[in-house]
Amino acid sequence: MKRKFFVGGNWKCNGSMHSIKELCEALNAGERLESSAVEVMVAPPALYASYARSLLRDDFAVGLQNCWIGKPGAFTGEIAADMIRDAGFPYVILGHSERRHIPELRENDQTVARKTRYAIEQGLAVVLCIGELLEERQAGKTREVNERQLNAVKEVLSDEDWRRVVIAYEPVWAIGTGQVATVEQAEQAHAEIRSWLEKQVGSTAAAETRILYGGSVTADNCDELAKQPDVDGFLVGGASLKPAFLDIVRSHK
Ligand code: G2H
Repeated sequence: MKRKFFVGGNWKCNGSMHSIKELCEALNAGERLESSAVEVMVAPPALYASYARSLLRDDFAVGLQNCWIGKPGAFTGEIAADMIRDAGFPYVILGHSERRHIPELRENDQTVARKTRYAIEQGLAVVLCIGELLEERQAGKTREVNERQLNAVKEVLSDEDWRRVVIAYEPVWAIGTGQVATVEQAEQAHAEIRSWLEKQVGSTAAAETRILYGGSVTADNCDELAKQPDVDGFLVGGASLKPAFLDIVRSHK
């Protein structure tokens, strides 16, 4: 089965009513997305998600960047997966390295795994981010770190649940730094992740799960990355805030 190319725009903690209106208008001005060939999701800051949804054409999906670990309740400031689903957003990004590593946030592997499980139970699809720090890559631990983060999620998901997971491999040293992974580095990590899926979840999951690359993706470097056999799309940060995001969407062609 051919994996449908997926491009996510992670707007992070950026934007205003004004800039989001401009960006949505620019995205709407592009050609309609071929639904059989590419899936596109943007994840605005939660406060602006409904606004972006109201502005964007229906061939763009809108998701959230994070959610609470479990059921709704007395958790001031949090947003539960139940609410994301109820409000009509099909996706949530979980385990982003900024949530794993920023000292004020510090989500560990088990937290990310529990969030993933709960979000899937509520009917959401999850863009699950994994990836190694620079010192882990330099110590030759890229595969080990990716597998440790995946193993924590495997502990709490059924094999069937993986159908609702899109994996985003985002080496932390490449995020927001302008230092994109080489095509060889990206393909090697993606192939290792696919081999982990084959061994730990099964051949269907290995064949069907999309593995995105994230980390300083731009309109200038996406085409070569998109040609790699195990790169099934991108999770884009900085470059998703500009109309050139559409060039990255087009890289599937
Ligand atoms: C990685 C990516 C988006 P950027 O965080 O998930 O951000 O493209 O700015 O490196």
